[in-house]
Amino acid sequence: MSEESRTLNSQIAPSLVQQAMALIQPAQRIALLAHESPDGDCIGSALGMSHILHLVGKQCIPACADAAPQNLSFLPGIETLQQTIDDGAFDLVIALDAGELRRFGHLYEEHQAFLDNAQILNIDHHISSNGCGQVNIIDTTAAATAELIVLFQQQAGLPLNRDAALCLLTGLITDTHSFQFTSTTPRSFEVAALLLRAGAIPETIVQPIYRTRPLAQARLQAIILANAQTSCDGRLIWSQATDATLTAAGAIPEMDDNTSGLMRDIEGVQVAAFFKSYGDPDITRLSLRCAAPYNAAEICLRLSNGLGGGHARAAGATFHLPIEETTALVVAELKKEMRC
Ligand SMILES: [Mn+2]
Repeated sequence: MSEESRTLNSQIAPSLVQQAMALIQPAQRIALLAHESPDGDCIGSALGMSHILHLVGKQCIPACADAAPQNLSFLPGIETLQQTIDDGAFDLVIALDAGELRRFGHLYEEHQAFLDNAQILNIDHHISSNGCGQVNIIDTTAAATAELIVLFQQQAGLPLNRDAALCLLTGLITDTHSFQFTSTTPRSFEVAALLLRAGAIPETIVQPIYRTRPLAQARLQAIILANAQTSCDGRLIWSQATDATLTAAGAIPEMDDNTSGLMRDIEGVQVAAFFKSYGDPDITRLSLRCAAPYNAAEICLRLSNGLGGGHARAAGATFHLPIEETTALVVAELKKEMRC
């Protein structure tokens, strides 16, 4: 047996696995909480853990403050996801993919008294995690909470079926962007291999999440890219969308998701700016993507007089100006910033 596969079975401190099982064993009704604004990892983890615990006779209720994104509708058990919980109806809460109860949104706000006193098992991989349970399985080297759940399932000797494997592989694939992010480790692939052996088929996940999009969205992206302008020898790129653009594509506003990312990925681009104005022509939103040394959050905050922010690589801002004026203002500033 290779060293890696030997160690896959001993990644979590054995005492922690025991403490978690001591919470799970006597519990009959278990709530599995996914954080608000859900993603593939928190939903996949909640459903995956439900399938596992259902196999050992537990009644499981997965819950999330917000509805799951439409592209996760292929997940087995997604129809069991609740948007609320019954106070006192559970003898264990398993809080997934977040280390603070506040991250569970209105599930926490509306059931604070119950949750503040509930038995909680917390499983998470975020650096910011404090642990919100009596038992906290937190490993910031895990690429996904789903990866950690598989390690736990293995060490605790819990069963795994194909439905659980598909949900957990979804968590792993979405949090690593198909194993592209630097958070991906040899262990992530070992866990993925284990899930494939249990019957999960990657195609089932990758197709709805990364390949399929409505024709209207493809048309919208095509129009925005065709209208893009460049400057600074192609280091700066920008484009716009208005109600007229949406109409031309037959698209709806949320279909412009990640348009600035598409522009950022063009060869030679260091800064990509996407301007949009829908509904009110006097309000324009900017979505900015920057490569180092440019700081998207700092630029957005400064140009919008505080109506913006985000991360160094990706940020946004709102301007109370028409789209042409906003574009002229921001592009001039970006050119100054980029010295071209
Ligand atoms: Mn995650």
